[in-house]
Amino acid sequence: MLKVYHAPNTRSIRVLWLLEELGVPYDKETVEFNPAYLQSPKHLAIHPLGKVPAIDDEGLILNESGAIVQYILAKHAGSHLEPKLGTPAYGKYLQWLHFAEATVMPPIGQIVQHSFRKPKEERIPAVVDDAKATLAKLFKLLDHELEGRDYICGETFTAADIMLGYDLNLCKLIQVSFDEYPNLSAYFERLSARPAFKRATVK
Ligand SMILES: N[C@@H](CCC(=O)N[C@@H](CS)C(=O)NCC(=O)O)C(=O)O
Repeated sequence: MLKVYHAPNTRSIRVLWLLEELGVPYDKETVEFNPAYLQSPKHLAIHPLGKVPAIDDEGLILNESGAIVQYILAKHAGSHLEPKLGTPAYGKYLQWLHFAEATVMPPIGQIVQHSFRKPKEERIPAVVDDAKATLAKLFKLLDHELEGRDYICGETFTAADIMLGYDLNLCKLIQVSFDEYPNLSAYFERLSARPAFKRATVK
C-alpha cells in the first residue's frame, strides 16, 4: 500500500488531502519533525534532503509535493480533480498547481525561517517585511482571480486548490492574515470546510 511520510502542519498535508479526496487507501507514517530525526540515515534514505513529504509506492520513493500530487493523479487518470490532459483548461490548472509551490511558498518559507525556525540572533526582520510585501501582491492577484468563482480554475475543485489551500492554511497557522481579501478568505473557508481537508489536517 502507498506509504506517506508525514509531519503535522507540513506540505505532506497536500498528499494526504489528495488521497482523501480520491478515496485512495494509504499508510501514514508520522515522522518526528526535528533536525535529529530528519537528518538521520533512516529518514535520509527516504528523502535525501531530510524533508517531508515523501512517499513509498511499492518501492518507488518520491519527494516534492507537487510531483507527488501529479504522480498520484496520473495513476488515477480521468480523476475528477484535474481537467482533461492537454486542454487549455489543463494548462491553466498546471499553472496554478505550480504557482502554489514555486511562487507563493518562498515568501511564506522566509517568514517561517526568520520568525520561528532560525535561532533568534540569526533572524532578519527586513526579510520578514519583504516577504510580507511580496505575499500582499500575491494575495491581491489571487483575490482578483477568484472574483466570481469558487475555485482557482473555475467552478470545479481541482488539485491546484489542494496545493494552494495548503499555503493558505500555513498562513493561518503563522498568523499572516489575508482577511482583507474577501474572495481569498471565502475561498479558504470553502476549502477548509471540505471533509477531506479536515481528515488530512488531523495531527
Ligand atoms: N519543495 C519541497 C519542499 C519540502 C520542504 O521544504 N518541506 C519542509 C516541510 S513543509 C521540511 O521538511 N522542512 C524541514 C527542513 O527543512 O529541515 C516540496 O514541495 O516537497
